[in-house]
Amino acid sequence: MAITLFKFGPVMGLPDPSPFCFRLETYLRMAKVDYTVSTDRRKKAPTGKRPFIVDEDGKLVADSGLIIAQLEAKSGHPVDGKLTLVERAESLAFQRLMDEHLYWVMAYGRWLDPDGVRHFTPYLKQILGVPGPAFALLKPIAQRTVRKQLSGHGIGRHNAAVMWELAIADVRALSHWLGQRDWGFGDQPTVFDASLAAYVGELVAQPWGNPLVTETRKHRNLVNHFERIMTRYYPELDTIKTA
Ligand SMILES: N[C@@H](CCC(=O)N[C@@H](CS)C(=O)NCC(=O)O)C(=O)O
Repeated sequence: MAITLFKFGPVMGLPDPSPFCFRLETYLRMAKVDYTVSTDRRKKAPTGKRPFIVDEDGKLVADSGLIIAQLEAKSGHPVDGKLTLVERAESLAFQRLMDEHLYWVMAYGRWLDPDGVRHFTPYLKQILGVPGPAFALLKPIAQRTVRKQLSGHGIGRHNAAVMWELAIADVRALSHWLGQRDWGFGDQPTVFDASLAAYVGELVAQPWGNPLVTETRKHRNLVNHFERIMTRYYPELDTIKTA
């Protein structure tokens, strides 16, 4: 039986608006895992977050990193198996940088930055698929949650200019580290590449700008890396050309 991937669904030429869902789906394709997709919003993980999967045994597993670790272990580490311990450490550290820091400024850019909210709202409507009046109620509740999360993290206690600068430093670090290599480690893409492409993609494929997006678009090595992943793993998607 194939596993079922629960995600939000494709928008903006991307497989998903969530970098966590995007990373996991890319991993599934890298590892050639047999899967089907569900965007059914009624089904929930105990964490309340997406992505989650229902595995071959009917067991629900949440969290992109935990799902990838489980699938890697089950099938002999087809994607990250060749990494040395030092490479694994670097891969993890950069993924944490993206998930625990860069992600929050990206979230600010979509949910709270006034220009971002204006642009993101139609996509959000499409993702949630709820009727107009329900959406009008849901949106401010979701925004309040994101504001609280950003404040709890601490990054949201800075003004927008500082937040953009903090995230721009992340993007520069990723770009300098990748340099002119095609992939993060060796001659084949790994989970690090699935993660990097997900974050860069979420920024450069969105059809509106902000200081973080403008900076990311300047780093051609990151944009090329994202396009390499899209060409290899998402031939069906007509991703907005960023060149
Ligand atoms: N650590 C989790 C994070 C997942 C996550 O934060 N998903 C967000 C979307 S980007 C979500 O489902 N948010 C809904 C909510 O917080 O209620 C993972 O790697 O899967």
